Amino acid sequence: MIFRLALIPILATSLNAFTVTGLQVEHQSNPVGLDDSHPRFQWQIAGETPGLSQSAYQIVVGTSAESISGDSGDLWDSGKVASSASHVTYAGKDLPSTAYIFWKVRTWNTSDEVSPWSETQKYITALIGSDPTAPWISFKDDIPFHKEAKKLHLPAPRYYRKSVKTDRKITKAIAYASALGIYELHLNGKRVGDTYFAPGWTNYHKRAYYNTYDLTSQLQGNTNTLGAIVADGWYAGYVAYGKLVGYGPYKTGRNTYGKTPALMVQLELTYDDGSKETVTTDPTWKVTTGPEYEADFLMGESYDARKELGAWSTNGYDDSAWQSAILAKDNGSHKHVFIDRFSKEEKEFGFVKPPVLQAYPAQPVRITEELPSKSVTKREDGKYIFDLGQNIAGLIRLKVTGESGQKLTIRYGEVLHPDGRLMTENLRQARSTDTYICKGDPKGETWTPRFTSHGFRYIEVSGLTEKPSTSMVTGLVMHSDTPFSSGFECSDPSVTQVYKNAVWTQRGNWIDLPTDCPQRDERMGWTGDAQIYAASAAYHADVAAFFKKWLRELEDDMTPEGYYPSYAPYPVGHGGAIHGTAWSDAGIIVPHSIWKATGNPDFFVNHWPAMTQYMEARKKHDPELQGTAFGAPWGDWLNVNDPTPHEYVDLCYFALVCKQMAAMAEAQSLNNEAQKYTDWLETLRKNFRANHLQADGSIKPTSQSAYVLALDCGLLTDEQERKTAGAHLAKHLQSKSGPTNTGMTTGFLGTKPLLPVLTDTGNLDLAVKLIQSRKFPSWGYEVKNGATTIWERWNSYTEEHGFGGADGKMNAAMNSFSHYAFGAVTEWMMSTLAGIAPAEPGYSKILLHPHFPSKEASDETDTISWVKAYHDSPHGRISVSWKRDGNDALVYEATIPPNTTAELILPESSPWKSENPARVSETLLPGTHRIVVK
Ligand code: RAM
Repeated sequence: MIFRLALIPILATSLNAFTVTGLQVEHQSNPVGLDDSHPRFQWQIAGETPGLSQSAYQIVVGTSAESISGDSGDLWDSGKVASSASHVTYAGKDLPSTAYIFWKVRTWNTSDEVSPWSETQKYITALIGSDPTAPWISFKDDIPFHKEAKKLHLPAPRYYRKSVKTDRKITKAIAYASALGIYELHLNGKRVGDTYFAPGWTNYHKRAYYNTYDLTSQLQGNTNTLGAIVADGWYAGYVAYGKLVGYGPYKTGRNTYGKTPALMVQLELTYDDGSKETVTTDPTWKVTTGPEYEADFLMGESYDARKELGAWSTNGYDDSAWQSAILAKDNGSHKHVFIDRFSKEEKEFGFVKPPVLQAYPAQPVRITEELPSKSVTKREDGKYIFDLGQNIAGLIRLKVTGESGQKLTIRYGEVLHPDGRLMTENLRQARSTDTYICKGDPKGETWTPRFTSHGFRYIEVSGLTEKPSTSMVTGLVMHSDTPFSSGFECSDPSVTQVYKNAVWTQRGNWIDLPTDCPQRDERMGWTGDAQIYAASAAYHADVAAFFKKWLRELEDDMTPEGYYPSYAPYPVGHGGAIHGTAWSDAGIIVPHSIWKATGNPDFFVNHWPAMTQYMEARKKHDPELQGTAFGAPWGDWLNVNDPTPHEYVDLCYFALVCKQMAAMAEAQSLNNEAQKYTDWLETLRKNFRANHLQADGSIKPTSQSAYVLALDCGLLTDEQERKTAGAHLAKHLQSKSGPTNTGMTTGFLGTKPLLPVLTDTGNLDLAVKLIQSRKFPSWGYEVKNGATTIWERWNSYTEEHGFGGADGKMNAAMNSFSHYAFGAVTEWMMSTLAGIAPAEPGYSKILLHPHFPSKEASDETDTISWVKAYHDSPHGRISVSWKRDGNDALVYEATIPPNTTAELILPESSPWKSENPARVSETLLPGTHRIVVK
């Protein structure tokens, strides 16, 4: 029986007061530099009135705060629009480039009462409809092209400067800057902004981003000095496993895109008389090297503090010893053969201007948190190991007092060997070593590298003469600064920790693009990993702008046949083919997942031609629609000796993408296309039944993932057949389980939907048993063994064989302790255990369907008895909690934000009493609800 105890409005000063908050444009709050001509504006409504909903809105957009100070704007006034939509695509006058854009929104509730105007928002447009035209400059690069595959080549970054004189008062100064390489912009002695690794990793032969900076407040009078430091980055430095496998020009693994880094700065000045002037990079800029004598993303940075340049980006600095910069093209043509798995072609490594230059569309990489070292331990060899207590990606801040010339070598590791040594085998060819040479300042010196990144928990410092204190090393957590948007806790601390570990793994890998790992010589945008994790990622953080960016990279590196690649960007070709089942399918699955989470169809509308091209190419490869070996056979990657044939995995994933394409076509009212994909899906189902479903309801092939995928990808639809397949799967799991083993054998593809399909086929207790287990293999086994992030393999570490895998023979080199694919279980934790999911894309309708295990579900520990979770949806925070109250009652609470409704599904009577309680469903309105089921 359900008792609704209370509907609790938290007291507001005026019961009906409501406001407009959470305003975003193109999924960012007050972005600096948007080049969208028709950006999407969105907002939320806040207020305590139960049932609060929007009946109408008005948005005004203008070129100044004054222009929108009333009830209209000089660019756009939507007028009062009767609609519950809390987003709108810009439909005013042409947006000016390089302009401050002001906007605000008000809304009406269902009683036609109006809210106050929201706070005025201000964003900055970049160049709309045109590209920066500034010349690209470089230093005169006489260094011979690096040809020695075995030897590291790590050139110094270059410092550029230029003083700009003006004769009138500047009222606005907006700079656009980019590099082929990684750069930092400086002005008048200070770094500009807080972005790292700008302008990000793209296929520079197709596209590069520029960043936008508002320099107005950093200007000083009539002379201002611009500066920039440019390092190799992904453009010219070591990338991925190029060195390990021998790819790139001369098999060196570097110079993947080009030989010499280049810089572009375009400064748009507006004077107080309204006139404008553009200052750009050109050969009058000066260039030199500085204290960094090495700076590579994978290999690390080396810094000789004795060579610091002083106030190099200030007016009047003596740069007479610096060289003149040259036009990047004047370094000439460098044609060499590029070698990878699929090609051996001559390519141009001299300067080529990226054909497309766009404003960086997402939150940049920033330092988002600092972690002090928790301990420091001396090793026999005189080295010291600092422990942050948390595996992260990013950098450190070093604070040291040393003699002039004293050299400190800093290495990084995610884990330690049992004897306390730093474990670096899994870095493979990523040297990940920083070097600092002290200048000898008696007051101490502080240093942070900036053109490299490491994945680490432990920091080993050698070259110290006395024991340091923990304050010598601070961990700097760095990632694309996507706002975090969820929390999950439950009565089992191990499960709570799994959630935290998954979020930390996202933080460790969201570095400009979704990478597979942050430590070894890989760090690539593996598409399989990204599609598996996209929905989890969208629970954890607002990843909309982040994926807006990456989906472009994914499309840029499509093959001529129309296949999405196995990773994007696609610097070097590796594996059996460029594309592959379940990896290439990210081109469909990621837009679908982000649409569900955000409600924004642009994620597929903007990519629809490429997506349909991919589907046609997939079909052409498999005209009979029965699943074929499609590209690289990654398959159910890293399964535990229970492989699933490639063709079968392909059949399942083909079905999944057909289902999603049909839904996305329907959402655009493309009915014929929706029908086409539904027809394909039907044929795939028929072929599945004919070739894989046995008379007793079991499935051939017999791997666990074969069951999981058939159930998850939409091949088995009949309720009874699903139950039977679920029972076979459960039997399979149980038959493999034992006193020390959970019985789980699923890899990347099978693990993500494992707990969802178990739950869905009546095996919730087994799903809960698995998430709570501490046996091998499991998430809890990782936690029990000290994991603070999700491991790449179930056997990344075992109690019996350490880093040698389950049989002691594993290749410890391909072993990451921060790899998010197995962390995709958090999607189930949120959607199923806590029960928060979008019933309609973007959560305008919410599905609240929590699941309650029986008391006996876990045989290793107390079964989960309470859960608390929240998710910051596009409409605001959704929070839920449930707990067992004594033996009988279930107490459930949920708060849903204004302008939504929720469908709540709860058992009819106490879930702790009845085996299979009937489900009841009711609609909840915005507000807080407390419900007791007895
Ligand atoms: C590994 C990557 C990634 C996986 C591919 C197939 O090297 O780390 O996780 O998707 O291979």
